[in-house]
Amino acid sequence: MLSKIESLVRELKEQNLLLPIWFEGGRVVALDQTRLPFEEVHLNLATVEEVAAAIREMRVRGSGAIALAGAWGLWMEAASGTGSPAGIERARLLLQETRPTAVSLRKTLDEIAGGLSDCPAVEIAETVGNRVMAVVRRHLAFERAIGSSGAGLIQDGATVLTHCHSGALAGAGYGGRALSPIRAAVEQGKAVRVIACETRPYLQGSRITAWELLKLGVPVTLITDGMSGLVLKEGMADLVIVGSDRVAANGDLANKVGTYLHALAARESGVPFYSAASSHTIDLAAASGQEIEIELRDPAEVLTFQGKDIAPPGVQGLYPAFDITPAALIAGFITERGLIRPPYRENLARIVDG
Ligand code: RUB
Repeated sequence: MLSKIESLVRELKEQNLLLPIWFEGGRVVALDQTRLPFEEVHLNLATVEEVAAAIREMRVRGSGAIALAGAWGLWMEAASGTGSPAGIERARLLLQETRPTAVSLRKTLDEIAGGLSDCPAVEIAETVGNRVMAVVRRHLAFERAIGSSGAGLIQDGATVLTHCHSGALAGAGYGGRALSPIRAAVEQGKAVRVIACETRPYLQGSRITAWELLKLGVPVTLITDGMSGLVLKEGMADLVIVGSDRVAANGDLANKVGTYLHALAARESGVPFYSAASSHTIDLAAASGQEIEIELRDPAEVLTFQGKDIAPPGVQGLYPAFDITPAALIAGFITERGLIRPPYRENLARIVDG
């Protein structure tokens, strides 16, 4: 099994991808996204605890990448001499509790760890390894398919506004969700410009989206989050494309906090607002956005900037990491199964159920 995993990783490295995470030399290797864009530092994670900490600390982030971190973490556990069903279950729980909002992490862990108590001990590593490889290949195939589904929405010469970072490093390495249609449109020869919202407090937009787009040769203009209202009203963007941490059955979207305000401004300005999603990120168990748990992070992350206080002592901070954009503000979901338009309840269920 190890040689199959090694050959998959070699195959991934030979493609034109930006890989957020993989397995090599008995370790989970991850690009530390907190150090971008000025330093490209790789972490060698030797235990499931270290993988869980890397997710919690935002070193590996984005709904697809954290799902893959969970997958490689389970493989590392299964491949260790002690990879028993109980050990894998403990690892699953530890990884799952790291970030509650993005649903792909939970679905991926469940898929890989499911039913292992019925599996003969000698087959556990093989079974987990095969499942992990299937997940990695599927994530990548979905990103390319999301690219093909969404490229048609982007005209030659268009400007796309995006929020946070929903690109290769937030996914499996092609373009994640929101940047896959942009990458595919550019590969079709279209001239595309991007306006990236900086995304306080972790600056995923300025540090990672801008860095990744420059690598792809896509011109990118940075704005602070509060500027999108003016930018959209003045017609400076032709469409908005964001990612999706979780989509409820009715089409309500949980995404990086700030997304909702961009969607309101887009509606008010007559600019179409799309979310790039996949069947991984659609959660039919959540009837509406109200049922999606919003991760509350440490207020210190808002009260400080790169380790320095930005508010007087005594001020309280609040950091809900995601918000809910109501389905009514969303023109469509760009998925691996095509563009999904309303009515969402029927049309999203159709692509999840096959
Ligand atoms: C996840 C994140 C944003 C993306 C979702 O947040 O990157 O919400 O817009 O995109 P975090 P994707 O940075 O807190 O992990 O669908 O690619 O995850």
